[in-house]
Amino acid sequence: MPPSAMPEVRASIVLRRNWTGAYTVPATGLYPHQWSWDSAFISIGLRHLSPRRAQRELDSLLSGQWADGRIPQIVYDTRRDDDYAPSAEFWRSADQAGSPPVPTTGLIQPPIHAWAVWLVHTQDPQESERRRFLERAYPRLVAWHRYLRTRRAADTGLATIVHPWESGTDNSPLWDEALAEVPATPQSPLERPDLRHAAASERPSGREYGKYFWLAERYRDHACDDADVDHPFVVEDPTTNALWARSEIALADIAETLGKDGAPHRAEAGRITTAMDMLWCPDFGAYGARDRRTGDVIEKATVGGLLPLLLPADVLGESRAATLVATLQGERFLSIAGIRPPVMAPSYDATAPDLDPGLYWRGPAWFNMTWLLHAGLREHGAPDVMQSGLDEAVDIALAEDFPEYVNPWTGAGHGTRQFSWTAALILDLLRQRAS
Ligand code: 2M8
Repeated sequence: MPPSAMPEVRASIVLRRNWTGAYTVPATGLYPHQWSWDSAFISIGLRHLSPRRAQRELDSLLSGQWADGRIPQIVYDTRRDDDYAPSAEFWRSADQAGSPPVPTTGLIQPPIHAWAVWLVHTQDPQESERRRFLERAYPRLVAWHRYLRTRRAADTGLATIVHPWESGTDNSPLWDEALAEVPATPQSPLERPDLRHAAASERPSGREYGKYFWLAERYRDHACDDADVDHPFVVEDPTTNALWARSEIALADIAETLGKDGAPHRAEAGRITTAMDMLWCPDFGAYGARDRRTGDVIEKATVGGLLPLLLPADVLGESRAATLVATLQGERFLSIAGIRPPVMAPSYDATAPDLDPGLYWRGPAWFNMTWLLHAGLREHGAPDVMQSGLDEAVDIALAEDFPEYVNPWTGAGHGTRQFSWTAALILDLLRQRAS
């Protein structure tokens, strides 16, 4: 298909190609299973093509929910078990108490699901009602948020991640210090099928992968039990907590649509947002992360640290929102002194000496983060801050065949191509532009 073909048609072809009949894989080669937050982003685009297919995407993910409420990072397609590591065979989820009938990982990903369910519902409320979509999803989403609160948030009230994969921003510089003491020597062989589909220079290193496998083994071998006090990586992540708070607001909307009380969910969003104050870094005007084991705040500016912009002013506070908008517009993200401003916000502080604009979550721009920032700017009445960049982002996505991520300055594509959330979120942005 020539690059000039209708953008929406091209995005929908990617989503059709990656659709399995029940859900959409992030990419047919590199990521051949169902991923948790990918499916949520994908459903946000799919709802424009078929609200029913978008519901199916989310229903399918929710069928992998554990008895304790967790929604797993990956629901495996065992026919493709040799094509991604760690595999279903590595996790052996059937051996864990409370695991679902389908094979999954024991880890989680950022909780954007309730918001995605709400957006899919609002696209066609009658179709949603006919199929009782909210009735089915609501108790599962409540159980998911209860898991975060009771198993992950404990004393500080902020949800922790127990593995970098749980953040969705796998090799972000935010995790470097917390990972420093984690051994890079897993027992299982370190397989890298990912390197068949993406250049090694664009993926986490062998040493990082050693640590990822070691941590995953440790979590698996401790029964995926969040009460393990000696787990060596326990971190409060701004992306996870901002999306949790935003999803509580969506849960309130869902509850009220079902004739239930939304107030407890709104109160919970407020509580999480207040707790996030512990992560605030006044030196650069954004949220950092916090190592729960040492109590130290990890003061690095990343795109995830801007995501509380998704929370309305009456929850976040007007001055905090204004500071975040200024930080986004400033030298660390959108107006770097002396060089052409980036098209999309880099995933990591552009003034940091270790930024790498082509290396996965250590600098490149991602379409899901761009979509989230745009939603945050709209929430605070500042949609124009990124408007010209957004138009260019659409052009880049098309020119580069829906890349996984891009160099924010040159627009060069990286990672895999025909990547589902890029196609889905470009589709959503095009519809927003048209409406
Ligand atoms: C990337 O993460 C997976 C592990 O979950 C990997 O690198 O193998 C991340 O970009 C993550 O955010 C995303 O959900 C996943 C699938 O697209 O790929």
